[in-house]
Amino acid sequence: MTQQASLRVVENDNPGIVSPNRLAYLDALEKKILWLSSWMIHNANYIRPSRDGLKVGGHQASCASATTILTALYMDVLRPEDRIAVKPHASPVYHAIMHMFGRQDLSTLQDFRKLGGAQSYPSRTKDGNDVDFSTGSVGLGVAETLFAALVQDYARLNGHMGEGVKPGRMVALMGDAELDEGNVFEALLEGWKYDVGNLWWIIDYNRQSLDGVINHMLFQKIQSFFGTVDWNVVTLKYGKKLEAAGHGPAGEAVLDWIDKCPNDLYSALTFKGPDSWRDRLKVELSGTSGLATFLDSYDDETLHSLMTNLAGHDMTSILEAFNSVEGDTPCCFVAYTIKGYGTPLAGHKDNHAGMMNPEQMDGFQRMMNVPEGAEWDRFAGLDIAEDALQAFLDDVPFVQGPLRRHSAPTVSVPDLTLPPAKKASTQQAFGQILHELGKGDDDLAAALVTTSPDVTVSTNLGGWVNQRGLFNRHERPDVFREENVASIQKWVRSQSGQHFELGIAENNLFLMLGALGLSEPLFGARLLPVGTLYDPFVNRGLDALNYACYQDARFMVVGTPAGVTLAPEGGAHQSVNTPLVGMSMPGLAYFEPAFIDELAAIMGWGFEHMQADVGGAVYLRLSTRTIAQPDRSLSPADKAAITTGAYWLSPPAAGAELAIIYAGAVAPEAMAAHAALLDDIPGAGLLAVTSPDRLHADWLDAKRRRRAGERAARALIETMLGQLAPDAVLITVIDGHPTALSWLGAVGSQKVTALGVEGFGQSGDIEDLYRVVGIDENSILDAAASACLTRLG
Ligand SMILES: Cc1ncc(C[n+]2csc(CCOP(=O)(O)OP(=O)(O)O)c2C)c(N)n1
Ligand SMILES: [Mg+2]
Repeated sequence: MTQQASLRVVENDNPGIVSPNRLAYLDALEKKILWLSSWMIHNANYIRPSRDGLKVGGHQASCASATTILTALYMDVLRPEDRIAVKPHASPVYHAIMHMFGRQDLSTLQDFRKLGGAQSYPSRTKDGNDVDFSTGSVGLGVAETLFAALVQDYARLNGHMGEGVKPGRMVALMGDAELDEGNVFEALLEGWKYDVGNLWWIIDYNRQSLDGVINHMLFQKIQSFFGTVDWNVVTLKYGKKLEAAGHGPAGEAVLDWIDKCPNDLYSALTFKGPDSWRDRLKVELSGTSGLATFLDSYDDETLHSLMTNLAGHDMTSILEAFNSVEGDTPCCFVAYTIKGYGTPLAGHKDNHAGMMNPEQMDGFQRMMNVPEGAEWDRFAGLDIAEDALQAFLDDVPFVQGPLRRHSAPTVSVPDLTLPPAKKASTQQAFGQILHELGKGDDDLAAALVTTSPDVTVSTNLGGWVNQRGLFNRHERPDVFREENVASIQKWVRSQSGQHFELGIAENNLFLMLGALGLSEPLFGARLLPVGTLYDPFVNRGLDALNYACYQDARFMVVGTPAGVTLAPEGGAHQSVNTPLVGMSMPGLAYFEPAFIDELAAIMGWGFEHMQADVGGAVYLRLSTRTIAQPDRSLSPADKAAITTGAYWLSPPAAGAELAIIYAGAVAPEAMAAHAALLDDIPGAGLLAVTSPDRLHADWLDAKRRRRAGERAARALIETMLGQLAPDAVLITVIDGHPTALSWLGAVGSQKVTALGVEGFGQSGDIEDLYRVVGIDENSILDAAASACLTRLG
């Protein structure tokens, strides 16, 4: 055992001060983590055989930039209840840390970026338990922590936190270029409105992005942005060595020179290494008193190490800053770092995807003191013995306690059927269902939480909000009400409110739904989030919607009104491609009901799907068009067909030559055209598609099962279309892009004519617009006639 091996792990009882003993352990672990993350990438690119010749990739410089900070966080600062989003390109550092904790097998590191191995960017769904937020699309993970902090407040104040689950801090370790993403600022503003707390954003301020070096004035801007929204900004600039040198001969001038040194010059000198500083300082600080004494007290190596001693690589500086935070004011740490620190890549502007070549790696391995053959060893080459390090690791606060991913009991979903109505719109019925739920006090109502980006009233959430109130940490009365100004909206804000009113930023809506939709695993809170927005603006928040689904967040999003059916509002508000978004987004079940009893069945199913182990999020594309409602009551089998995606509104005769197939608000046109055709084609069918998405998935699934040998597997749509003639004509119609239904022709190789919206819309009434885009009754009849003629040859 080396001398250090006998060192005892000392608990950090004064958080501001880091004992030298503890520091020795942390430094050793940092070294190992830097090594393992670099080696993991090297192994994947240079050692593991490649079958396809593709570059595997990985970001050694980006990892090195963040290694000290992440080591400090995971090995000292974080508690199990804290939640962290790790910048995407530091994924190997995360994996190395989890491996050191014994929470991730070596094989996953060896298989980094390989099927089944550690993921390129931290992934909640594939990397296991301790990835709190997936990252990859820069800016989103950062902002997600802010919304998670709001959700934690909500869960805490509304009594939803799981049993024994403690509230924690939401932390983002972010790249400085992530601040170029506008979504970060949208989130900051929303956070300010909600007085968000317990939130830390740590900026890995290496002043480099992918293509190069960032403007050196960025730092000032960061300070003012965050200051504007009342955050504390803590700058971590000089490490302890530089701080000390600042008090010595020429010290002030040297620090001042570093302050003023443009980012690109500092980076270039860093890359050039030990012999780059002396001559430069001699010239630039010529005449400074004490300069010669300063320079003489360092050889080139130690001068280099001093000049690059930024606080983001100084464990003591970092721990002092992190461990002395008091209170819950959101905190932005600007940690000065060097991209590639400690590796031959340090400071080079092209180092983002740069990788040490085998020769550089050899040198690095020698420098890291890792014996050949012991590259994967968790402790080899460190100055502290294995058992002492293991004892330290076992003691780390982050790994104490039970698993960090929680579960919560499910809530049962009652029958949501509304009283019969002669005419109604799906949007109105959606509001009514929530309103009815809001009046009661069952578990479902308690678990529901709604949110909308400034379209609460116009998407019919008003009734629900009147019942349940708006959420805010700080109570605020409805002033209009107190002043007796008549309004049907009651907008009382309180800690027990169940609606998050957001500003107009659809990206924030989806980030909020993402965070609310992770409340079970993050906080053990069973929340059933429902968000509303105008359907075309799904596209405005698409990356965040994708991100929420990527993380397997569970929510219901309601796009309403949708399509050209909202007519007079015009082209800017009419959605065209959203059915395809709904169909193609993994983890999102898209529905487009026409009638309100369908909607009730779908919402009931949706609330269960959001809670199921193998479930997901739900997207309802609704309409303000009021249409006549069928007089019927749905059997369980009807409801099952509706939630699988389709049912015969008018069943075909066996071997019928034609079926009209519609989805959503165009039901009246489809029904009218069908009725008109019955004279000529008596057995024609009328198929209601309630979910093009689920129907399509069911079809693909049946085909897959058949290929796997389950010969009897049959999709609902195969059975249905099988009732028609093998060469029957299918006319599909939807207020959205026609490809949402055109695939139906491939199910039984029947002839399909797909009607829908292919161009941007304009103002008008439904009659005119349906005619112009070709989804009115006549267009359906024309399509049917010409398809039948072709069929007859
Ligand atoms: C939305 C998005 N756009 C582009 C990229 C490609 N990309 C990956 S990293 C990066 C720059 C990262 O710079 P920074 O955030 O400063 O990270 P670091 O310097 O710490 O590696 C870019 C443009 C991405 N991952 N996500
Ligand atoms: Mg950067």
